[in-house]
Amino acid sequence: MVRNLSRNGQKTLFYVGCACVGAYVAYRYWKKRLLKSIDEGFEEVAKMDDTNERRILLLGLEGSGKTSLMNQATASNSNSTYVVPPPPTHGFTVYRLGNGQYTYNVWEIGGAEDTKQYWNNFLQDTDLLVFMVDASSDLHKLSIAVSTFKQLLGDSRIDNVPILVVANKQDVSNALRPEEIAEALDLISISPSKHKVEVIGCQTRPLPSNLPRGTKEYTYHHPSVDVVQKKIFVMANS
Ligand SMILES: Nc1nc2c(ncn2[C@@H]2O[C@H](COP(=O)(O)OP(=O)(O)O)[C@@H](O)[C@H]2O)c(=O)[nH]1
Ligand SMILES: [Mg+2]
Repeated sequence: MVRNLSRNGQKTLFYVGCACVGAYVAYRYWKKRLLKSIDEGFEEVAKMDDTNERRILLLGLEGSGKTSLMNQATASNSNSTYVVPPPPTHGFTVYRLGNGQYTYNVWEIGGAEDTKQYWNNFLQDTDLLVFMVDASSDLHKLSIAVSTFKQLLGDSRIDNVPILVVANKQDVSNALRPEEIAEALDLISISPSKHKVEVIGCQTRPLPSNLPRGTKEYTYHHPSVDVVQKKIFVMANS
């Protein structure tokens, strides 16, 4: 009888053991399926990012008009409002523009002396470099813009990245024309095999004067901003 009981006990133990192993195998199989589907999900998102998103780096000395340009481009793109005067950019700001097919993430990195040293950290994986110049600046400031631009060109991480130079503040009477900015930056010396380079004029002022007194929120954009925006869309895909 005792012998019978222990045989039954062994049998039960055997069945429980089999059930446990079966359950474990089923659990491992389910877990593997789950992880695989998560991986596939990530791959899908990565693919979407690769094909539908473009990364644009917007650099230039402080005060050249980067925030003003992006405020007006965003207003034109999505009917949003912006405040004038624009607050100085500390660190960086990312603006999202879209044309239905692609999303363009424009990274404006502050151009003040203490922020410029961090530009290096943003050069990777760029589809387009937009370099903004205040075309109305004096010779001293222009020469700083030129040397800053040359220094950027020396960084191998932007090799083969197309460059759009924006000669801003064309509304100012003594502003240099886009061709003169191209000459100052010596764009002609840049090898076409290394960078595709274009220069374009732009202005975001004057603001409309017929708005109620004290208006601080604007939706206005100058027509040249649309032209710059279109150029950015085309060059970021070139
Ligand atoms: N006359 C003129 N002033 C501008 C233009 N764009 C920007 N500004 C002014 O330049 C100053 C700096 O502009 P901001 O957009 O902050 O430059 P950022 O430092 O490069 O972002 C502000 O006072 C703007 O009002 C422009 O096209 N024409
Ligand atoms: Mg700014």
